[in-house]
Amino acid sequence: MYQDHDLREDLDPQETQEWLEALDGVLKNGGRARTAFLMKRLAKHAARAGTQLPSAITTSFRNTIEPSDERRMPGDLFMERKIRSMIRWNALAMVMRANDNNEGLGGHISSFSSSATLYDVGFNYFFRGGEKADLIYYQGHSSPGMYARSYLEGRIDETQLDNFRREVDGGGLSSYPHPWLMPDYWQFPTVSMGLGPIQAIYQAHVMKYQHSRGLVDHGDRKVWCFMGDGESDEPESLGSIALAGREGLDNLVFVVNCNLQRLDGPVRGNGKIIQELEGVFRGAGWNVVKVIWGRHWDKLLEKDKTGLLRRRMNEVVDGELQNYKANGGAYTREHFFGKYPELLELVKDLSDDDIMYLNRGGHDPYKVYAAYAKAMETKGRPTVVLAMTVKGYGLGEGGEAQNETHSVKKLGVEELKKFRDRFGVPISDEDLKSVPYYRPAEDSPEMVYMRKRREKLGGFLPARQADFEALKIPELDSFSAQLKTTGKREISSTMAFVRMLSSLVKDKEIGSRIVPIVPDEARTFGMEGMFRQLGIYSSQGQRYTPHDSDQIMYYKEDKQGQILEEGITEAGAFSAWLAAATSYSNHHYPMIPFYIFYSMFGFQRIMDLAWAAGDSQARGFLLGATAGRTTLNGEGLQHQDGHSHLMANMIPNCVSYDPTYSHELAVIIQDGMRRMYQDKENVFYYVTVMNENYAHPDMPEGSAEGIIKGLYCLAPSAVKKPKLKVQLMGSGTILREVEAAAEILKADYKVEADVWSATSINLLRRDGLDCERWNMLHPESDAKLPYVTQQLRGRQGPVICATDYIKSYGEQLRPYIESRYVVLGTDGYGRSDTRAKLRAHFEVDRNYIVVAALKALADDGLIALSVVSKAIKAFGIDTEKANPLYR
Ligand SMILES: Cc1ncc(C[n+]2csc(CCOP(=O)(O)OP(=O)(O)O)c2C)c(N)n1
Ligand SMILES: [Mg+2]
Repeated sequence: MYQDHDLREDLDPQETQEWLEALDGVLKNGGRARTAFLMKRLAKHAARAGTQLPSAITTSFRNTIEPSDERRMPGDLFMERKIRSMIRWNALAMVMRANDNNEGLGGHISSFSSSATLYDVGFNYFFRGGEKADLIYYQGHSSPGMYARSYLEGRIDETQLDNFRREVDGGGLSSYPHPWLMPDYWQFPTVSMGLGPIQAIYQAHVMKYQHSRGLVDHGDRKVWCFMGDGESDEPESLGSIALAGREGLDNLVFVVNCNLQRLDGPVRGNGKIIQELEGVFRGAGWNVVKVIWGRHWDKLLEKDKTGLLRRRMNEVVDGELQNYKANGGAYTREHFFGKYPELLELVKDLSDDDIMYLNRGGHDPYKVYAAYAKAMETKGRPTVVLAMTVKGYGLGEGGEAQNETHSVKKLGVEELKKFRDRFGVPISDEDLKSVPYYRPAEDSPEMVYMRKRREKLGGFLPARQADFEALKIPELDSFSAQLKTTGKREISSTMAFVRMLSSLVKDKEIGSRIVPIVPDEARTFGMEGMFRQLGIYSSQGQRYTPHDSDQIMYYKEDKQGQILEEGITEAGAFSAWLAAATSYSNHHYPMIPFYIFYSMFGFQRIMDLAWAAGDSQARGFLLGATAGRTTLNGEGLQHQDGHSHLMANMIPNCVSYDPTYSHELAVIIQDGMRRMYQDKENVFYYVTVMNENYAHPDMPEGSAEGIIKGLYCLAPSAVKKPKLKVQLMGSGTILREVEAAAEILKADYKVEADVWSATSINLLRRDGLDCERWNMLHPESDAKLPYVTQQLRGRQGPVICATDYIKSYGEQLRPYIESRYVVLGTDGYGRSDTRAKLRAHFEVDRNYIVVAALKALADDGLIALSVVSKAIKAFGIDTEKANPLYR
């Protein structure tokens, strides 16, 4: 942090004074620009002579905008204060009443109390509604303030307010912004700290991408992100700000509510969060606007000829700043101004109350307006407004600036009275006890004023539009290349996917809506051919000749590029996917994003964002590549994924598949596009693809339904009524081990097998759970039979299931399989080796599948146990080998 300690040691004050006076002369005659020029020249000159200058990227602890440069707020300050007071009151009443009526369902007051002005100035002058609305990421736990405003606007009624946090029976208001629960209102889930800021950055980025590609004209639409100062400690909050600076996202405005407190206490008791954030954002190329002091300080600053007040402002740490508001005017006089006698003199005419009401910038509509206006004018850079506020503003002794204020849920009657009086809410002492809501008559000047402001800005906010124009999705036969065998040619399912993607981008109806997204892994997945074909989006185009420009697949960056190459940031790439995947709603322009990544760096890395994607009703495809614990030879423990499917299945509207063959992939992707974009189902897809090369068969006739439902018989045994038979099931690359096991069983053990491809054990499980539940609730009706049970019922022999995922994945089917069921899987840490070695290590190769099948037959009393022992011996399996789960 910048500190001016070294300025105190002045060896020659007279000389200093001469220089300062000279500079004053320049300021007076030449103006600020000339002064800045001279200073830069001087700095350069001094640096050349070897003088070490402080490399400060922070400025003094002052407002960025000088009072004389402030754009003046045009509206009626007093009217707006009245409206804001009503909003404050109703937000407080809602939380208090909800807490009285329920069993402690909670709610927050203090955060919104600190940010009411920051939002109000936005709602009155800046946030545009309607078709081309600005996109606002509200701080999650400030939601009471948004509901209170909507109530005044007549969009929410008192019953709804009373049902705050009562979401189960419908009609209640969701605790925080959740589009899943209030699909016509909230757009962005933000309450998990850090997710709002990163989503907002990539939203602004994807909007520039859409605009640049000529897909959507965004005009000067803005993305506003409101966040807490405590929230800035989340890596997601600041982790992508360099992208915003680099890409010049001038459609993005961050407003950091610097109330100096988080949940437990001060954000930076011993330092200054505003200064720290200034440095970080400035370093990332942002326009930083500090709104620290309210206009009542301006008069004092004007009188501060010696600069002592400014020095005091710089010295004081956040813990002390919090104290001033917690302890009041007399304390502030003694501890802030009292440090220097000259400062005490400066405030001698102010009463303690006057000192208490020296307001902070974030509570001063004029200062906030000036800051937002500056953000609107700024071109080529994103803006961050760092606004100093007071947490629990207005709660007085009930919580203002106190460490426990975050959790305050109600005020006592005396405190309530003070709150009412401070904000002038017309409620009598008598009525006060029931904490009633307050809404003036429809034709009152306040209501008329409020509606007019919103009309002028295009309509009410927050608002989400869920519907969109359906897309025409190509029929399955347009992927005929993927449905046919590859013959002897061996390709990976990743390659099959890339081929499909290449044909999709050429589709006349939907081609331009396809968004391939990669986090610096395109070459890993064999997608580099698309670089030249589609171009990589860059707002700057390509300002250099790529070294490989003479090659067919050169690295082409382009303003109209279709690929989003986000670099090594899974959270960023996912956020870009999320912005594209919700474009149908936020921009009324459906896009079909395909984000392909190392499956291990998928859900495991960004699960909370994926959860938010579900909440947001995202539509699109996530491709977990190099999936499975043994298909990636080499790499090892941190790379080999044996559980992403279980994580995918935790998200209710995520539909997941583990296909093996090209035709399966084609059926799944075509059906997914149909469901999401034609039939408008609220789902998104997770599909795993592998990098192991093998030949792909023709699509078996009539298999589409089974592929979609999660299971179909890929290769039924040709022998009718054999003596011994098993049902072998597998998915991903392990299905091929299953197929090989079927051949060994037939050739060496005279056991026939039906081979099943389980494209989605997750979907089979969900269907099973759904049937069980229905059957429990309808005890006397005909029982519903899960799809997997229907498929396997009456089939001869035990069922063996082998996948490249931990056993819990296959285990999900146990309740629905009526015969003996044995599951093989890859429990334990991965490690680097060849595929064959790994599959033997994890006991999922063809030999183990044969052993498992024989053991199941023996347990069913159909063959002797000694047959199993012989097989174990024949395969050379070490029976005393350590369990891979523990190795
Ligand atoms: C990821 C995550 N961790 C923790 C929380 C719990 N939480 C809710 S609000 C809060 C404090 C927020 O402080 P700040 O960001 O400064 O916001 P303020 O309320 O002060 O405006 C915490 C820790 C959360 N919502 N999300
Ligand atoms: Mg805070």
